Amino acid sequence: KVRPRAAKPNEELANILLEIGEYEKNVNLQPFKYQAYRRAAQSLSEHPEKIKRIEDAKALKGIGKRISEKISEYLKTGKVSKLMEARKNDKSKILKELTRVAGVGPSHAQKLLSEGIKSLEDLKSHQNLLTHQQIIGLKYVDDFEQRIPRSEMAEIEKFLFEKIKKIDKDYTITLCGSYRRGLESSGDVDLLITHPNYVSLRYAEEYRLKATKNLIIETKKSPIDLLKNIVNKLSEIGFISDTLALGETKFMGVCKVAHDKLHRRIDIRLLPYDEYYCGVFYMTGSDVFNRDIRKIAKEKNFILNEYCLRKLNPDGTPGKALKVESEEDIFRHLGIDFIPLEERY
Ligand code: DCP
Ligand code: MG
Ligand code: MN
Repeated sequence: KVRPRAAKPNEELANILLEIGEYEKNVNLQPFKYQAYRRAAQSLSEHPEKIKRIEDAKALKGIGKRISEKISEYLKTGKVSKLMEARKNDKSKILKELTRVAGVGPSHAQKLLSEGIKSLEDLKSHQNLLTHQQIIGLKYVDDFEQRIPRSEMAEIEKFLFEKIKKIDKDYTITLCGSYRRGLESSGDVDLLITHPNYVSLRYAEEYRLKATKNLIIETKKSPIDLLKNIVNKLSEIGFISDTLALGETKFMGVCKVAHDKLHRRIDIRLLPYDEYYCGVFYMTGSDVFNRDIRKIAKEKNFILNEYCLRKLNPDGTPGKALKVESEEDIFRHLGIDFIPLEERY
């Protein structure tokens, strides 16, 4: 199901806040302020009516004192002086340019700047200052900035499904992230996989009875090839072009689904069979939605993370992981109504 396109009467204001947030992050190295601006921008962007009075803005989620001052100024004058300040800052332009490279964060960008790097051109001739991951980020900087249209995501999904099932039909795979939430475009590909032969220690006994052969229990010692086999195959057939990082349960890299398509960032995670749906729930997001739902869980004396859902004991320690065999199970345990994918902002 695709999310319906909504009218966004506060988009201009939301974009101003986002731009100030980026300035806080890149120039002032204030990631938490950035998060706050992003939250406020999200609230405004979703609000269906045009904000005309500061009281209306203050009533929205995520709008605190400092941000509401900026909104006040905008409502009165149509401008925000903090934004003017940000746009005038020369450093700001360079840092924005350098942080276009995936893997170059604000503080590394400032370090590069202090070593005289002022543009991507400069960087190309000073690759010794970059890590392997950043070199790949630089190589595909233009491609990575392009969102992936939903139609291409669907093509990637179909491709992956076919190729992975051909390796072993028992793999379960789910394309998560913004695509699963029904967005029209995505920033990257978030793929989760599991296999009935791979379980966490906590459910090992139960699954040992069900598994047909080769049960692998998650321990530090036994090497797990379930992800490596997929990555090798996808590289061999030219779908994966670069590897940023490959571990037993996590792959980060670059893929391209067809000749006329761009290079895309792809993350693949291998999860134990019994932890799959907590992982799917987490990786579906959004990150803001996840934070909200974890807060709700906590209020109800549960602790939810990407691996499991546990009830808290009276002394505050987590109890045994609850059995979760679908996303619905998570909502059921928490005692709240199922939230449809396209509503998980
Ligand atoms: N996630 C999270 N907290 C983070 C990062 C990620 O909860 N700090 C979860 C929720 C995200 C999911 O992981 O939805 C995937 O991360 P992405 O960064 O790929 O985010 P999206 O897929 O939602 O958006 P995009 O279209 O930009 O990839
Ligand atoms: Mg994503
Ligand atoms: Mn991702």
